Amino acid sequence: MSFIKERLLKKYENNPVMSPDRMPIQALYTFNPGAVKYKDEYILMMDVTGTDDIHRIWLARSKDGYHFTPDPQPPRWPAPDPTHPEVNTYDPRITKFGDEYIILYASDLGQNECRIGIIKTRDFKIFERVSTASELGNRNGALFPEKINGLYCRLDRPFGDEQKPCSMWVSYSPDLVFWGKSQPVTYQGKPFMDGFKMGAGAVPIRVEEGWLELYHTVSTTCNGFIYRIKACILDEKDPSKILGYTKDFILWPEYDYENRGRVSNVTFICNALPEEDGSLKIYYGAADTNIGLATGSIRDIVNACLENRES
Ligand code: BMA
Repeated sequence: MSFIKERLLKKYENNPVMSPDRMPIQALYTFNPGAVKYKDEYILMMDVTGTDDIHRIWLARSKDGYHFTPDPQPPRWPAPDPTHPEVNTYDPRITKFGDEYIILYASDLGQNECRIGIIKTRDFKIFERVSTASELGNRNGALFPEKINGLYCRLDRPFGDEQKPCSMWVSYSPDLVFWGKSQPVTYQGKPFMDGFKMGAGAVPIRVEEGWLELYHTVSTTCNGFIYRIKACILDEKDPSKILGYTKDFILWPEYDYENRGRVSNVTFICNALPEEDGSLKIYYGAADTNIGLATGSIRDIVNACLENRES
């Protein structure tokens, strides 16, 4: 535990940057966006849930990263895989890979029967399906922005149970279709678990020491779950190895827009956008209802991960 008053992630004073009342349709929730800087715009791919309770991806755009305008309509989503007629699409994570943007998202049949879907785009207008890329019972896929040892690599999170709670895994693929070599992340040689369950958050960021990954960790209380964020450094060549992590939470629900909504007490991330000055912008889901913005310094977060390393 540390008693540092200074926060590693500071919340934007005019949060939330997006809420359901700003949508051009009657929306119940706007949350958990993937985020990217594309040309001169910041783009959020949000989960927008309508009065039919279906989770659909909808884009919002901004020139300055603070003021977002939702598109008048949702994007034309690629047809589902015939073997997996998805109903809900949510938690998209956008990775820039060469000239393309590859998006891993939760592709859900409606009863929490979830697989990882992969689509891609070059322009955020036309989206093309790549694959449905996991067995049933997996989500929180986040693709690394480079091949590792010649293979595509992702973080994912197979569903667990009471005995084996959900944790973060690493999987590899030669083509984004066939995935394997799956293994749980470890710390000091042992499977790593933080909280009651945990999973990938942001798309990993390349840093000098390896990969910076911001992840979610879930605690149980007598009032239900609390979703909070921590960070870790993964080994450059073998990202299943955690080199160090923040022992303290770096983002947590505390304000009304984070504490009250579809699911109370949730801060959840699918992105962390590096800026040229070494800062990060994180557009986080708040109470599965709103979107907040938090900013921080990449270097400070990396240092906090490594300072807390238990070795
Ligand atoms: C996770 C995902 C997220 C959601 C979170 C809290 O399992 O489904 O979309 O924000 O639960 O409800």
